[in-house]
Amino acid sequence: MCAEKNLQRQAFDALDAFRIEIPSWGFANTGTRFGKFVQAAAASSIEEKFSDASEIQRLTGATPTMALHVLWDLPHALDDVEKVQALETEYGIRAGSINPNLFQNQEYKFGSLCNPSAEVRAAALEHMMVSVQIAGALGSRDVSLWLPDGSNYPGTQNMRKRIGWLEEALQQTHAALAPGQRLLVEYKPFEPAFYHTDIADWGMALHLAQVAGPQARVLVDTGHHYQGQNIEQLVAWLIHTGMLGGFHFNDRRYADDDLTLGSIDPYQIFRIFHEILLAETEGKALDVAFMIDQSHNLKGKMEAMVQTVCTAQELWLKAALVDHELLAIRQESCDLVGAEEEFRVAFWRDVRPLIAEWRLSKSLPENPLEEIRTNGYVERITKERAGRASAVSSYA
Ligand code: AFD
Ligand code: MN
Ligand code: MN
Repeated sequence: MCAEKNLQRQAFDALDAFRIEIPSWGFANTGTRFGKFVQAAAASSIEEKFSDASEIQRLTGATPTMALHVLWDLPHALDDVEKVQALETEYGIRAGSINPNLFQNQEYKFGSLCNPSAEVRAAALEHMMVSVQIAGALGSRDVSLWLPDGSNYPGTQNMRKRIGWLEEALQQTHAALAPGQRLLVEYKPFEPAFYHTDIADWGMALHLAQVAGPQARVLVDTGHHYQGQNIEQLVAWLIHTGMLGGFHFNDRRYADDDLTLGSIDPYQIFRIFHEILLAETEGKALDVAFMIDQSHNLKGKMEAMVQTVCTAQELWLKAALVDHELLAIRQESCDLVGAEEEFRVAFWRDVRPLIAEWRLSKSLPENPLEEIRTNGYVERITKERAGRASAVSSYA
């Protein structure tokens, strides 16, 4: 009886501590470079995104904040802050990380912060400054930068010059941060650039964050690695160096596919969570922002978001139930199968009954996915939004 009670306490503590941020762009129509399948239920205004985020939070209890994209969610920049604050109050969802957009304006055709034109670089830097101001006005801690800059053909750009421009721009951005704010530097091997991307891997992001200043960290997007890369190993390095700022969670089979978390390789997410939980049990004060970065072209947006949050909670709890002491003993004695089995047993454990108990203890629906598929919310927003979605460009 006591063991069971302890297990439940351990599980409830882990689930209480787990929060994951949802992306505003996850509710809007999106697509691939080959086209977009418009969904009548898709959100096409910041208000609708807050409404959808509020429903996700009502069902899961783990998503109190929503990441905002500056051009898509605050097209009038600081003039939109009051409106967002009113929506925060109305829907009980806080603005989360602020995402600059340096990838869709025509002037960025040959790059933004790394553009050979000093004028374009200055305009991109100004956008970064506005993003920092928006974060300050909304009380958002993180400015989360993904830089699409790069080139498509060998010999068309001086890659080292671009590193210098980038170091300068991130130092200037960092200097504008308020105390407590952070600049998260995301990396991605390719796309939209197909020959070189200026921030292509975790080493480049680590260097740039360290050069930018003490409030900069690295953001790991789980879809942004070369095939076969050992992500949990680089997460261990970023923990070790104190430079892990957060994650954009999704899954991928081939590239930056933005599939729902855990749909292809759940064991990898479990191993990433293990590195974080192990460090926390060793007393490392990690301040890691868990965020979802997905926007689905085919799956229903609300279902995909609930699926993702529930899968993240399950994998987090599985990792939280690893017996770290026993694992350490087996690792130190090189009891290979014993150590591996401690990992595998935790991963294969069915934690859904414990999560159901936790949900009931919080008066949350026992099965949030079943709930969103049957509670009429999607039908309601489909009716309300039908006919508008197609008129709206992607992401708006
Ligand atoms: C795209 C990029 C990157 C970025 C996200 C939101 O690949 O992951 O974080 O858009 O801007 O997925
Ligand atoms: Mn991302
Ligand atoms: Mn991505």
